[in-house]
Amino acid sequence: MSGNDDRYAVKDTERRWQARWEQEGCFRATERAGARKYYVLEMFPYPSGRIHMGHVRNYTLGDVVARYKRAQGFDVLHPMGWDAFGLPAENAAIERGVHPAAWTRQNIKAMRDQFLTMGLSIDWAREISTCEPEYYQHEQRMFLDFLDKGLAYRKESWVNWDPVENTVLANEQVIDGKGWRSGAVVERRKLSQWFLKITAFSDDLLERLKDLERWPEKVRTMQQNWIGRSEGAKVHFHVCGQERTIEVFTTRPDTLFGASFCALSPHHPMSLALAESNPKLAAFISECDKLGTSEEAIETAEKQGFDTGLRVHHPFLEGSTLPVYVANFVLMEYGSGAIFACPAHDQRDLDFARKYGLPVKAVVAPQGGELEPITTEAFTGDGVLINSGFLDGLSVPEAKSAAIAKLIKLGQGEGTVQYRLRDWGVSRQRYWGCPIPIIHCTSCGAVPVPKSQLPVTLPEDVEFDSPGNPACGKPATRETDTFDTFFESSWYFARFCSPTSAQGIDRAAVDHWLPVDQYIGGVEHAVLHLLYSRFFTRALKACGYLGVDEPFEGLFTQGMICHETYKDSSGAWLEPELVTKSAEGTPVHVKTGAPVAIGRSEKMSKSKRNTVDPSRIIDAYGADAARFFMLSDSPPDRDLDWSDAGIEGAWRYLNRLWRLVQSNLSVLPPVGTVPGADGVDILRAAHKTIDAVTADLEKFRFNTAVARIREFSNTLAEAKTKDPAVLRFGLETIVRLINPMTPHIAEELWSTLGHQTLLTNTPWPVAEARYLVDDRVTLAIQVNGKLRATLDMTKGADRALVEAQALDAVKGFLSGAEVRKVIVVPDRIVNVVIA
Ligand code: ANZ
Repeated sequence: MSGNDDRYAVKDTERRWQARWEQEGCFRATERAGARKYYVLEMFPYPSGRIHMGHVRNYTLGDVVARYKRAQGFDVLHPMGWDAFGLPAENAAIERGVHPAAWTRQNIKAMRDQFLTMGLSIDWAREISTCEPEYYQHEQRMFLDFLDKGLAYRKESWVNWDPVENTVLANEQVIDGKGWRSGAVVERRKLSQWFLKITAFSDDLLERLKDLERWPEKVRTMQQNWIGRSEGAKVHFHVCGQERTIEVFTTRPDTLFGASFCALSPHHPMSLALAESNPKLAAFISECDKLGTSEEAIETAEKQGFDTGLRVHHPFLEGSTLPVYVANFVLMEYGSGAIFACPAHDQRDLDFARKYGLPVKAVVAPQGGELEPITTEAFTGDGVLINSGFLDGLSVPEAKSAAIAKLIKLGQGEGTVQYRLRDWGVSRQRYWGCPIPIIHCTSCGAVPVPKSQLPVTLPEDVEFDSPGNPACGKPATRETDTFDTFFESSWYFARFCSPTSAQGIDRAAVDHWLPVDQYIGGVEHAVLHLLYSRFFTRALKACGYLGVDEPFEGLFTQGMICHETYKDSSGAWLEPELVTKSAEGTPVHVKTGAPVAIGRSEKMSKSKRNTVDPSRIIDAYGADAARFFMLSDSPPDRDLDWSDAGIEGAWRYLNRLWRLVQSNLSVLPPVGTVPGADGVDILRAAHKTIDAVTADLEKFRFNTAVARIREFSNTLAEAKTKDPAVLRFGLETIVRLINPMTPHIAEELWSTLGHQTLLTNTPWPVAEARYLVDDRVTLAIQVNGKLRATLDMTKGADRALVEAQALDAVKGFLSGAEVRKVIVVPDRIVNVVIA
């Protein structure tokens, strides 16, 4: 693809400029007096071994922003690091007998080399890797600080146990009752675990979502739902004939008159106490334990209950009592682990009531309408209270307040707020993670490792032939669990500000660089990583590490890269490289010539084999073409269909651009020649392109920016201007505008055009206002109100000139008649009135 004189020598060129940028330290983050800072960060990669197209898109998007902001004069921080702890390294160790550390470091090297071929404007001097003690020792200290501040604690709790990965999963990591990575059905187990008190910030995490104006709405909504704030009431139900009460949480105290039964979680202390003397209940509870602890698992399971035989008094209805069940759908971790049920107005309660023959009493009717008799569907809509004593006739919100007021008066309850959010369990029974800096002493229990003794490093000489924690069973008293790997990614953005500081986070550095101005990554992290990072920022602030309230001021979530899928006649998936076209144009196997079935375009994945290797593409077409195609075809937040035609189109365009410059070189005047008056149309088009592309880059409309640059280069290719200075200005404009997207060819052409300085260090072009206004207008020329001609004129032209030209334009329609009047509506209409 390179070597010919009329072809762009892509490989040499790209390598040469990468070396030059590196040599001149172009992308070292500077802190110049008076300059504004801009921190661009893409979610850092897991070192799996090779980069994939999703990485290419992610880092290209970030690089466009970084290079553009640099040209705008900002001090840009654009770092790269490795999220290097995690299970794949352990699995590789088990399968191949290599140490996770060696496997990880080797992958990092391979992926770094691949990234280097992309020409990213990264400050590589700040590279970090989370599996090195230089990194994780700091989070051990943070954890000890969190302990001091009551933001970390240990408790025995029911956990989600992934039987394949042999570890605990956070609730966020359980999807549809299955482990997020293994896909195994999650079990419940009781274990002593370390927790981070994310719930200490529930309200703040929720409230401040409103201020994150440069975050996608959908991500904010997902976080809001995850935090799940519910306003409601606590109600105390007295157990008949006993001193005890059952406390329930309800969001619908208005429906109390429709209460049919109460239900306890299988793990409610009262359930457990009753089970001790009731083997059937004990059996029922262990049956429930087979479900995971996740809400999804509980939501989807069939509703089951066990009648305890206990009854409770209704708080408002004298003499009325309700049965108490233990029910599998009541979570111990939410509210108080007990509910009252109103089957008429809650579907779950209705299903349960129908199954166990419990009463269904409607207490809310739709406003101004009749309530249909309730059979299999609960009425959950808004309305007016009925059958409810002192609440009758009130609206639902009014009735909620009135019910709470009454509960308070009777000493039977109060208003309260609940959150769905639970504390983050961070203990993992894995080797390849950050050791939890705790010692277990037989006499005093869990003791923090003194800060002076940090880091607690991983034992190097472990063996990986048995699953779980290799250190278990030894007489060691050190905590052998490691942190959830989301721990590392919760603060790495702060470490980049001072990547080698002995304090981990240097206060002056974070005060300067944080928050991240633009964060870019996949929407799959909408809840987990982004919420944990927001929590960490608050916890770190509480401990004095930093001063910002939010880590990421702007967030952009990119779409996925998709590709057609292929199957051979046996139904096996085929790699795109194995598919070609036959002489008849039908898809066939490259080697066998056997027919191939083309399937839908789907997200590139190893399982469907529809991936394209970035290195193969960069090798064949260069990094610029890959970057350019990534940016051209779809808006960056949408999915992008990778296609051969697309990458070839990008490649052809870049070659055309190269030839456009080469073919005009001999006529161009020296650098800096000021364009004359001839060719003002080209100047206008150039400035309009600068203006529009600038606006596009600000708004992440990279695909339209590409389209405008291509359009302007077509205009320039066809231009007939006689002023070569205009031509130079046009060519330089294209090269400067395309630079953030395809930096190598842009740098090459800049130098070809005679510039001695690097384009990378050249300021962003500024559109001149005088070229942006459209100064031509089309006037409608009427004779007695009828349109007879149009006139192309300068905007705001002299009235006498307009009149004269208008009369001339319609003289054929006047046939010698006397002109009574000429009415001019400036820049729009001229009406010639004749007798
Ligand atoms: C009575 C009632 C009547 C309810 C009605 C709903 C409708 P959100 O909105 O998610 O906060 N609930 C309370 N604690 C629970 C637990 N530990 N496990 C399972 N369910 C629990 O949901 C609050 C509602 O979910 C509460 O309001 C309670 O049922 C149930 F017509 O109380 B409700």
